[in-house]
Amino acid sequence: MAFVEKLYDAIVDGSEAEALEAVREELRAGTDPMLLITDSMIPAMDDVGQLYQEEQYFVPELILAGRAMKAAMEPLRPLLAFSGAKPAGVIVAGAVKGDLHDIGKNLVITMLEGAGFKVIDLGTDVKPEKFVAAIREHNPQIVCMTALLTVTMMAMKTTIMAIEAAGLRGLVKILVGGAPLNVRFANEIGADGYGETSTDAVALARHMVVSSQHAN
Ligand code: B12
Repeated sequence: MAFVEKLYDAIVDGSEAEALEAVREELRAGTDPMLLITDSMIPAMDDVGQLYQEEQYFVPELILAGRAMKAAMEPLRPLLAFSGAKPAGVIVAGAVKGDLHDIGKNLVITMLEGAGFKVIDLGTDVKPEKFVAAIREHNPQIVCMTALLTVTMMAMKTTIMAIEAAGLRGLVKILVGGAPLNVRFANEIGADGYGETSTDAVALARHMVVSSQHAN
């Protein structure tokens, strides 16, 4: 555990400048970038969510915390990125229609890139037809979807149905994640995998690429 109080506080307080400064200080001191994310930044966002639930925080505080988290991620991204020549696989990723939460998705993408995958980030509020078009354009092995709201979870199912209707379902594995999901839901909507954390995303994506190579 490498808990960095200054970084944690900066995110909970929604201070972009302090979050950035804390990350830079830690990197200069040689702290492992991944530990900064797992031990200070994610716990800070979890506690921000808790404060929101307890009605001590409201939407403006969520926005500020989200911005501080994003700012703190910036110097970490290149350090986690993989510099190998051939990607481990191609992935299309996005937050589903109606969902604007992208912190978890960005973290998943950073981790996947760090593990050598080429990731095409479709952003947030991604409509089913945009996923379909991206599969046609980029020919990925995996499609990653995120949903943070119970009301947007069903957009994952409509996206899978659209991929099926386009005749592309057999070409891609579908990996889903996001706080309100679970394995049962993933199975019900016909996804190929569910991951609770960004670390799970990497393990599952590796497994999916290997199994799709065996199938060919
Ligand atoms: C920050 C935040 C916001 C920010 C988002 C900023 C941004 N750029 O993302 C803003 C202010 C915009 C926002 C808006 C809203 N939010 Co909000 N938000 C949050 C908050 C506090 C943190 C989310 C977060 O970033 N967590 C940190 C990341 C790292 O975690 P994560 O996303 O879960 O991702 C991890 C895993 O789930 C997993 N994962 C994620 N995606 C994937 C994908 C794959 C493939 C895999 C394998 C794994 C995986 O890996 C990640 C890392 O381990 C949560 C509370 C919480 N604690 O979750 C509420 C929360 C999600 N929001 C909530 C609500 C209600 C809203 C609003 C409706 C508020 C409003 N009244 O307007 C709007 C909706 C906007 C919209 N249409 O999407 C509710 C949702 C309730 C529900 N179950 O439906 C929550 C749970 C708060 C609460 N306790 O009530 N929000």
